[in-house]
Amino acid sequence: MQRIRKVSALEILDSRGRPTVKAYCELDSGLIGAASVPSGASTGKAEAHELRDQEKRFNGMGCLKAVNNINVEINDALKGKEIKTQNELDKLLIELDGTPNKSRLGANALLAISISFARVAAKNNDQPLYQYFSNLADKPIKHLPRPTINLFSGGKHAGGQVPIQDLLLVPTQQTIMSSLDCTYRVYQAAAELSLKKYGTRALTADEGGLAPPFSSLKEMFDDALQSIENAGFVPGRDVMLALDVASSHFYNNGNYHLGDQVLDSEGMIDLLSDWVSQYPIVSIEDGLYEEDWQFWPTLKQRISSKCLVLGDDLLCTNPARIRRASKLGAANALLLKVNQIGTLTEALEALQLARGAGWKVTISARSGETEDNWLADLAVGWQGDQIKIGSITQSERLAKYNRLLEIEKEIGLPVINWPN
Ligand code: 2PG
Ligand code: MG
Repeated sequence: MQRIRKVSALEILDSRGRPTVKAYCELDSGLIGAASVPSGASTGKAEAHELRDQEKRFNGMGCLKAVNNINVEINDALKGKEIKTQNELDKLLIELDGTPNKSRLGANALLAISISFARVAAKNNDQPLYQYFSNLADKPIKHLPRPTINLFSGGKHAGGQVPIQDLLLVPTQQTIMSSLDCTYRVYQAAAELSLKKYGTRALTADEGGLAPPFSSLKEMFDDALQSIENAGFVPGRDVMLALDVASSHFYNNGNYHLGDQVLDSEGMIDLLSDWVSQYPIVSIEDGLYEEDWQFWPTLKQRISSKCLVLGDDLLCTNPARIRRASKLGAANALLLKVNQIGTLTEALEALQLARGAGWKVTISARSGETEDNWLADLAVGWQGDQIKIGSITQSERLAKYNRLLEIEKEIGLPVINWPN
């Protein structure tokens, strides 16, 4: 690998119109890698720290401090250095920051550099980015990840008209293109159904999903099944369902507040088990509050024969939390979001721990995204069982789906044979 000539950054806007960080890593040879980083809205408490300016511009959401940290301090530490591996780069960044949650330089600054380095290293090796990621994980590429795609949203992503954050479609088709075709048809059928029932096409959620004013959660499930049928598909055969319950965000003082229903942990587990037996659900993310450790193992015992017990806020892509969950038998799948931990190397450790525990892995975008598409390469290179990008509208989502289509054409492998 060549020496790094310089790293630099600027502030750009994400899909919610909020600032985020775009960074560049330039080698002595003149090769440049660029990357921009996403940002969550329903964040887990244990996530690495996203540095925001907390000043008047953009209501405190500015990223000029993080950008400045790259342009000055990180650049000073990296320029002129020959960094041989991703691991070496990420270690240096972590030590330079010096805090346990990356709050000094900002996880947004560190991740932008970690990924822009990956991009330029892949270019330097003359390999596609997914191949670079595959080499990092030391695993051959055998399949493409199965898309899990938002149909309906609620919670923090849609103003809370229902407490559940996302109901996702899991098409069982064998290619990315046929999965997207199936999703498109169901999405259109759902928009039409919404117009007929509620007088609105309901295009309002952060990740491009629909957010009709359902009167109950049952209505949300019924509309999903109806839309799948109206589009000519069979629920439970052509299309399965997944949920991101995001229950930390309606948990308060020992109880889960689902509209009028107030449930304790056991009541919540009963409700989730009922849904799994009534509907073709293959994955439930954050079914319980992120600190409800005592009840996660019960949830897993109750539903894991039919469905993944997927931890997002619970695990925060954090190796220590994954170890704890694996020891307790609290989950059987990891939602991997690189910006929850802040560098590729630490996210890779999370991936390997999850794999070592025999878990499935969903590689996920955030609700605030940019038009950057590295997530698609990551999901292929790290052999995610699923990829979660959001809905099939809005270009920050399509950038990743379209990259998956390019990769599909290039490598010609099928989508992983799950959950068929
Ligand atoms: C989630 C993500 C993506 P956010 O909860 O899984 O849907 O949302 O980025 O807001 O945390
Ligand atoms: Mg989630």
